[in-house]
Amino acid sequence: MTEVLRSALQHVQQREVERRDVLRLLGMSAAATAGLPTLTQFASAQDVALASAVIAGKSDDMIVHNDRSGVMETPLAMLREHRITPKDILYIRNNQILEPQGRSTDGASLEGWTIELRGAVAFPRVVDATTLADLPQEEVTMVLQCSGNGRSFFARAVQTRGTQWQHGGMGQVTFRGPKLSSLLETFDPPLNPSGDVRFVTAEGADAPDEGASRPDFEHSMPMQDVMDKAILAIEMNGEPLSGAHGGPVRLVIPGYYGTMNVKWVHRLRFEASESNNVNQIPRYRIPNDPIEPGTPIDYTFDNSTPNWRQRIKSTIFAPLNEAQVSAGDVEVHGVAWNDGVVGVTEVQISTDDGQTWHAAELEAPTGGYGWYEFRSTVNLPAGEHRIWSRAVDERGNTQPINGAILWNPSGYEWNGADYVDVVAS
Ligand SMILES: Nc1nc2c(c(=O)[nH]1)N[C@H]1C(S)=C(S)[C@@H](COP(=O)(O)O)O[C@H]1N2
Ligand SMILES: [Mo]
Repeated sequence: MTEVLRSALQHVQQREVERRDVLRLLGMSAAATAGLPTLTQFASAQDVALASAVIAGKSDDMIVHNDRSGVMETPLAMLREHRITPKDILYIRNNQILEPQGRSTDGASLEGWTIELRGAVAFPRVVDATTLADLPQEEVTMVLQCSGNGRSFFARAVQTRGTQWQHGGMGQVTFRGPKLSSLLETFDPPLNPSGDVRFVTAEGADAPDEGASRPDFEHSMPMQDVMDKAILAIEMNGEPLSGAHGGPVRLVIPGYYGTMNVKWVHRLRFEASESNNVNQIPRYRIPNDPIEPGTPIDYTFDNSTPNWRQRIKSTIFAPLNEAQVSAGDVEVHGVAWNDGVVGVTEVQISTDDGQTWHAAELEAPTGGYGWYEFRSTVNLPAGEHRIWSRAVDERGNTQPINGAILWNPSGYEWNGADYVDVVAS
């Protein structure tokens, strides 16, 4: 069974989406499926492992998209229950083979873990991870979001390849650990990457998917942001960092997409150029200029940008899509966020498909990298309604009504204005 079909079926089981959405995800019309077994028959035959069988400690209510490497999504109804997403329901996205420590949400031990520093540094150094706990600690509450989160919505234009995430390829977590810059200062003399270093490349210790000759998982990020923001996280949500989420040590860069937060980090390279690893190019990039949905593109360093800083976005937590609500005043609640470089200033709500908008009440997170909570009341007469939300930040960045203007072949960085369809009676 294809990955998209499996995940669609799981969604049916989770009652997250209706039959017509499943057909849309599959790119089928109802007519095209005539004569095929019903979705319920498919669902009972589906053979995706439960979340806890893939990663011990994960909730079986999670939507498992891939049970081999471990890719799982948090249903929105669960995500919205917590201000800080607990580790048993936090989404998981692995690209490579799942190493033993990645198979559990237990905290991983720092004993025996090392991180190598090399590239344009005076000489390579190996850091014993246990020493990270002795450095000054930084704590950051931030949105961890896969750059593929919301990918399924590109199918409103042309379906894109990859896991058909809905809203739950994200969570809000608190990471803690020393800043990478403070580690560099501990050396005598301090380790100062030389002048032409423009990127830091972080390598994960997880084994490549198709044999040892294949490239590892690594990403390059601009040196300045890494020096200003990155921490070597050894704790998450007040506990030793879970093995499943990159423990014992993860490079965490607040405001950046999840993929740049390299798990199981065991090497950092200070270099003049971006890595040409497959995960840096052509994967995990989007075109600099809009392209027509459905068209391919040959990525170069010049015509595209990695999934670095998160685009401004909002997600409606309540009411849920397809909810039945009582006609009259209806509470709308959700979260908004951006890359944390400037503040989110407003979340706007529309019930007339964007002709008019009104501002919701907004509560800013501490630190600026977390979720802004928004609340509003809309008055809905009996009938069908679509409730929209879009966030605006200090730079005037906002979310497009037609999210497909950012269409790209791998469906990264969806940030279309969010909506839910409800029936008021
Ligand atoms: N070493 C390593 N780091 C990784 C990945 C990976 O496959 N290997 N996946 C990345 C991607 S695409 C995402 S979205 C996040 C997911 O983090 P999580 O599994 O802790 O939720 O980890 C990132 N870091
Ligand atoms: Mo991701």
